[in-house]
Amino acid sequence: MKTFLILLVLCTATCFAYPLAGGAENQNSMDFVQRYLENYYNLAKDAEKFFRRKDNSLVVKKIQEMQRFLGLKVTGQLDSDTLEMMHKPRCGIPDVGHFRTFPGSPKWRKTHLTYRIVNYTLDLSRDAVDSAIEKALRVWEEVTPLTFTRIKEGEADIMITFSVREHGDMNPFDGPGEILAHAFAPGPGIHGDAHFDDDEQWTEDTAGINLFLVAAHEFGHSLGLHHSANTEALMYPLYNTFTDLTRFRLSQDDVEGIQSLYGPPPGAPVLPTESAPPGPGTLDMCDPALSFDAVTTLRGEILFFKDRHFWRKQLSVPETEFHSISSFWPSLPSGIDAAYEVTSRDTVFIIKGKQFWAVRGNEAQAGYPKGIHTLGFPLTISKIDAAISDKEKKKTYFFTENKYWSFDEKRWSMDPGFPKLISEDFPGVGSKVDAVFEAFGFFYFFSGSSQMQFDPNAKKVTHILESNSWFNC
Ligand SMILES: *[C@@H]1O[C@H](CO)[C@@H](O)[C@H](O)[C@H]1NC(C)=O
Ligand SMILES: [Ca+2]
Ligand SMILES: [Zn+2]
Ligand SMILES: [Zn+2]
Repeated sequence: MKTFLILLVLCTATCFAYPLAGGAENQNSMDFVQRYLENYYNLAKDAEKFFRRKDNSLVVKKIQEMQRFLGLKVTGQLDSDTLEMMHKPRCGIPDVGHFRTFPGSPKWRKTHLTYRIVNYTLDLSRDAVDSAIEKALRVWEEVTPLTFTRIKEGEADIMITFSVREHGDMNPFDGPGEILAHAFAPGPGIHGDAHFDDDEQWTEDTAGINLFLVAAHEFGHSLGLHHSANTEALMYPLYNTFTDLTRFRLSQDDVEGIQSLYGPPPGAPVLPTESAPPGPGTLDMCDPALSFDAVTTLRGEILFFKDRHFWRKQLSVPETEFHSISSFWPSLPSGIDAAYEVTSRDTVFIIKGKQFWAVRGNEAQAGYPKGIHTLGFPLTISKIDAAISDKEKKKTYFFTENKYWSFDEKRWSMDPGFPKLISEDFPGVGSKVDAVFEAFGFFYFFSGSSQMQFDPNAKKVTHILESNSWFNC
């Protein structure tokens, strides 16, 4: 089994003296940028330093990827905001391929877990360590069916140690600063364990490194959570030193992440959402009965929305990623009705009820939500089932019950003569469309668990598939 090691890295104060120009110092800072992109963004390690490369398009792409993940403005430039973020204390695991959980979603197959504080730092009293650890575990206990019992000898699921430098797992600590701690994803042996660097100054407050905050983040990994791109989340990769500890709480994103693995605590009130809350197993991408709320392309990828989550499919790789909507776009609602990409505007529009939102990459656009009647729908329309934008014809089609509307993207107005019956221009598609998107010149319509490949030129259905045929099940 592959071991997933999590490092929390704290930069020393000297990192902040950041020169932007000039000889050797500049080279040091470029080395730093290169190392950062190699470590966290999977930039190929290359003998040639990237600032000497003639073609820097790959580096620009990596910088954009980082900016997108960290919630920065996506410029592709090493602007001062970006450099400042890169110097913030952070967790050492890469941000690329960011699954909400680890690949393969390892989790504990039991709800009663044990932990053992094997040894202590001298920075704090034993009581202070015990209570920081207990409090950090309780953060997760409160939102899941998991319980934690402390044992004082023998092998616990979560073994907690303080050590310095080389400590027996081939991942030595590094003295004061930089790496703070690391933890292993669920499993036997060393898995689930959390190690803290005893060369840090551990404190109960935020004067040094706050043990409770680092432990709570690390235990998220011990339970199977990966990083989140949501800046509010405890599982965001940067260590937030400004957290007001008295007001500490998990973000909705952390709660959804951990509950996607373990479900809510027993007896938790069921939230009055229109769709069933995601419990363990209720969102199985290989379930033959799977249906979708909405499907859209986004910059060459395909996003399949369902309740609070979406699957993200790049056709070039076999894996399918799974994310919560809020981890990418905190301002978007769950349970959306329709989504479509207008490639000429590099924008995806998301519709729910009588409102719609606009996003570019993972940036929600200002000025939204807007009312769908601003697109020219009569006020009697209160729900759009599906939407697709035809980039050749520059038309967007909206499907509502057994009718569809055509919207002219160039004139930004509804075409006259609509709505028309779906059966008139999309024969064979049926009168209940859940979602639709375009790929390879075909329109793929979803209705319940089936999917129809429709050729818009021949105006006929050319294939009937299962709705999850894109997932390599
Ligand atoms: C704690 O235990 C670990 C693992 O056995 C060991 O590497 C480390 O040196 C110990 N630390 C202290 C402070 O005794
Ligand atoms: Ca360290
Ligand atoms: Zn982490
Ligand atoms: Zn270790």
